[in-house]
Amino acid sequence: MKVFDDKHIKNVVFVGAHQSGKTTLSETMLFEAGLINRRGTVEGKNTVSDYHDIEHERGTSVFATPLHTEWRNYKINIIDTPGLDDFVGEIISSIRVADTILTVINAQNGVEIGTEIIWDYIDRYQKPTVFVVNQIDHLNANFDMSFKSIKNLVGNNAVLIQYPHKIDGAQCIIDVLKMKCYKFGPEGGKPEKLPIPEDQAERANTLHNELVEKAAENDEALMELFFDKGTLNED
Ligand SMILES: Nc1nc2c(ncn2[C@@H]2O[C@H](COP(=O)(O)OP(=O)(O)OP(=O)(O)O)[C@@H](O)[C@H]2O)c(=O)[nH]1
Ligand SMILES: [Mg+2]
Repeated sequence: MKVFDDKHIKNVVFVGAHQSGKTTLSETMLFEAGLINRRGTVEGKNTVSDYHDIEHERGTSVFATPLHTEWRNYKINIIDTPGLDDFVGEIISSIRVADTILTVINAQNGVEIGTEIIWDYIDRYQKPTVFVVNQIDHLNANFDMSFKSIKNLVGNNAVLIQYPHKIDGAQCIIDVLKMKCYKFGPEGGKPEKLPIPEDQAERANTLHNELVEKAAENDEALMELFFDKGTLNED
């Protein structure tokens, strides 16, 4: 078994309101990373994460489950937590050991009461957080409303790194960190990497500058570099 030193182990903790899609997202990540060759579903009671009988009976996560993948010589531990606050002990203890929190938001609802309860713990332990707006395929999904509700929750420090966009009906993601457009096929899988479409260039540039300024604002060394070079690179 490969041994990693503690600098090369990162704990990423998935949190979010009940049924926001944490377990499904973690299953998809294991599948895309090639760790499993068949993607299970919560309904099918065959996900890697929800394996206890009680989780199958209830159709919901009850325990925080550690999963893992590898990325560029790092071992990434993914901890999939339950969303119901009956099991808040599992959520709090996972937040305590997190290097990064990934908060899943259901795009149909935006920030929910459950998200607010969990945010109080994230804030208490001062953990860096990425929000993922999930379930974007539903008819009443609303990405802009979801992002606004995140800003209401955490304040103006929230900045966009990616946003969804459709090209000829195909689901794409505009990445304003890498300044690229990722176009997905109907079955998902590896996306096609494209330049940012012309009609999105202005929005993407504005968001890219906002992201760079926010990164500089939060770190003195980066601030100096920013004033020196006028921008920051992806690293
Ligand atoms: N349409 C659609 N359904 C999704 C998506 N992600 C999850 N679901 C469905 O949403 C329901 C909840 O998904 P889970 O992955 O169990 O959500 P969870 O956040 O782990 O739920 P708890 O652990 O119970 O809090 C299931 O019926 C999933 O099939 C998505 O992106 N699109
Ligand atoms: Mg779950």
